[in-house]
Amino acid sequence: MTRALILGGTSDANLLAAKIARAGVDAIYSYGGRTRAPTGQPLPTRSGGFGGVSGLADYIRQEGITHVIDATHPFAAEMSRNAVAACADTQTPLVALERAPWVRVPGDRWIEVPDLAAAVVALPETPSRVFLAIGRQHIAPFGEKPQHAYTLRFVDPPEGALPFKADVIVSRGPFTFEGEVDTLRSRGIAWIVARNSGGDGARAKIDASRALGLPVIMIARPQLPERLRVESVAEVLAWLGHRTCLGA
Ligand code: 3Y8
Ligand code: NAP
Repeated sequence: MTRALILGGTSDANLLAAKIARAGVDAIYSYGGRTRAPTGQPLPTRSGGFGGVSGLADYIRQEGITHVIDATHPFAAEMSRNAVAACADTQTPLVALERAPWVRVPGDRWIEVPDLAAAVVALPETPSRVFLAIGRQHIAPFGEKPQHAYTLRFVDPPEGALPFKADVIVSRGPFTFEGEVDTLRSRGIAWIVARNSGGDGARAKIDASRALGLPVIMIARPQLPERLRVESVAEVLAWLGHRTCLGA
């Protein structure tokens, strides 16, 4: 009998949860517990870490999980690595629902960097106005360049002091092109720092930057271990349905 664990927390995972619920597949949706009031799901949910690889392996055994779907964000590298290891340990089928990265198109002014530290280096020395759209967990390194006027965007209001003076927008997305053009223009933003999340929920700022001719410091995705990857919810359902009908 199929019992699927969805490692969620993204818009793709939300689409998948809706389809799996409609298909009547027994499944549980897992949040990392990063936000205060996550979007509701049409499935039973759990929230918070499992306790590393062994914690996830124990959870899989105790809950009788038969399939794991990693629908986390491309930058949720630790969760994805743990899923590969725990599914190998417990011999549990694993598939990753992973959106394709954005690719540069004519008009894009991207400065592609391998990681967060390189993104800080890529910012100019002369004071400018910089939009950091990378979530609250990754802003501290920009304190090395306090000369800039930063605008930050978070899902939840910041708790406690920020590592440097900044304007904060509290919004969870997904975002619209018009809304992003307005945000960038009204705040006189001259530089955007983004992560190559892919998908539609975060891409509006990339399209707005192109329209406004603004440079984007684009942080590449972390390397992930080899695992079965699909890009659509339909492929995940086929993968589930395929094994289910084989009774494996
Ligand atoms: C808790 C689930 C939906 C899902 C929406 C997607 C699209 C909007 C755009 C910007 C970039 C960023 C951030 C972002 C987007 C979607 C999707 C996506 C980027 C929620 C969610 C959780 C999180 C966690 C949060 C991170 C942060 C990243 C903000 C729910 C809303 C920057 C990713 O403040 C914090 O601590 C935020 C932490 C992880 C990046 C980070 O690493 O700091 N997402 N985002 C998930 C959990 O607990 O398991 O609350 O309902 C999901 C979404 N965020 O409703 O359709 O799918 O990508 N989320 C990035 O770099 O792109 C915002 O501002 O332009
Ligand atoms: P991460 O750094 O890869 O994960 C760190 C630890 O958080 C994991 O080892 C695990 O703890 C726990 N965790 C993460 N996702 C989890 C999940 N879905 N269910 C249970 N535990 C989870 O992850 P992250 O980048 O902080 O992302 C956290 C969550 O936000 C993910 O669900 C992700 O899909 C969502 N999200 C992230 C981004 C982003 O840019 N990173 C964007 C949108 C949404 P244990 O080791 O204790 O099990």
